[in-house]
Amino acid sequence: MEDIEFASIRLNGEIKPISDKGYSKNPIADYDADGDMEFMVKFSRKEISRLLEKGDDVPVTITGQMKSSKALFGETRVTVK
Ligand SMILES: [Ca+2]
Repeated sequence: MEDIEFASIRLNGEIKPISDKGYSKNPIADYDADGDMEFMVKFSRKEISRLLEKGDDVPVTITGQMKSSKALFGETRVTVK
């Protein structure tokens, strides 16, 4: 498995993950037992609520780079209250 460059991760191109030691120890575990270790990052709720509009179908993207400098990209939609 390739390593993710933690410092490159951004939510919607703007928000950096929280870099507290307890949140940046990755990969963490294979929670879904599919053989691939999961990588977990957390973001500040305060920063996210400033950035995202309220709604039921709000797009959120995660971008970053692998240590090999390949790009990574993920996208989902969330409810913001
Ligand atoms: Ca897994």
